[in-house]
Amino acid sequence: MPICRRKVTVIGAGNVGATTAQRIAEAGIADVYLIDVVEGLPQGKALDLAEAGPLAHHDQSIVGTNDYADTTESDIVVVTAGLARQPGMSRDDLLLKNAGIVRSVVQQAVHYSPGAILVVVTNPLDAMVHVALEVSGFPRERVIGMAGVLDSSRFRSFIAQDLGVSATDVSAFVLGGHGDTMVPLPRFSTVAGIPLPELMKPERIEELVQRTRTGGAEIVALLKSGSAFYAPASSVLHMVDSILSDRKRVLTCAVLLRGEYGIDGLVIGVPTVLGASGVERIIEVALTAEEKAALMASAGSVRGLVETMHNAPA
Ligand code: TXD
Repeated sequence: MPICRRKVTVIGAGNVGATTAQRIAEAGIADVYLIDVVEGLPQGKALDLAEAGPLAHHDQSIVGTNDYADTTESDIVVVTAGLARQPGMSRDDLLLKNAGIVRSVVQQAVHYSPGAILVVVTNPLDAMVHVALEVSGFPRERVIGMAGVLDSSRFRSFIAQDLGVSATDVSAFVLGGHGDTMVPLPRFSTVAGIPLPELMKPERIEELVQRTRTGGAEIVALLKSGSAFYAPASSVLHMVDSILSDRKRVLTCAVLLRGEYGIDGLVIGVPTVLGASGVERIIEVALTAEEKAALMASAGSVRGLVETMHNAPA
């Protein structure tokens, strides 16, 4: 029987990229090609990861390279290349620098993998998905931003810690852009099916919502250099696994909306069904006036970034 190994390219061999490569290889779901602009970095990390293979009980190949030709015919290309936030720096400060990096790496990657699904991680996330869409010319189903899975996981972990329950029994729903205006939705967040408002006082819920919104900055402030990467890499693994295994998991992803949620032509985080062809469906739920206003405010801040990029001198 022919064996068809799946191929995932991870662009950027930094904290998120290398940890993502490790998680994908250890899950045994694909061979991983790690690529970076820095010579030796992806090769060194890939070699180290490959040498852990026998101990981690996987036989995936992990290749480090600086040459996009090696990434030919990848099933999925994960884009983590870019600069990470430093303390006091907002995601938006990164905008123009990372737009240039994402433009260049996507251009090269899609040349060799025209049928791939792009999973974008670089910040500011929603704006970078716009860049990847424009440069690749791919349909929106195949250009997907990772943020909602991470934001939901942060909210879930805070709820679980607060209530003293297993994090695996907590399900949470976060809509909107990946920024301080993201929209965690407590009434759609549950503990073993029990809506959160039945279990927690509104003031406490609001505190956890606020902590979720600033969850990335909390880690940046602690690390003092660099930003979160373990939970981000786990989030990418969830998305990659749902696509490669056609699991059709319902995951919040940043995707180009065409009228859904009353938003047109803008990338924003919404619940999606992720399967073999990428985003297979966008799930729409009715929002209260307050939730809708919060989503529109979040969309407004993404729109501002996109306009800044379009108005910037080339
Ligand atoms: O929720 C989310 N979407 C995020 C996003 C969660 C965590 C991190 N998020 C963002 O991902 C973060 O703000 C950054 O924009 C990216 C990557 O974060 P990471 O922590 O991995 O940054 P590193 O460790 O600095 O790694 C970036 C790597 C580094 O090795 C650079 O040499 C490389 O990117 N890089 C490039 N690779 C290829 N090609 C080019 N042009 C290039 N430029 C930099």
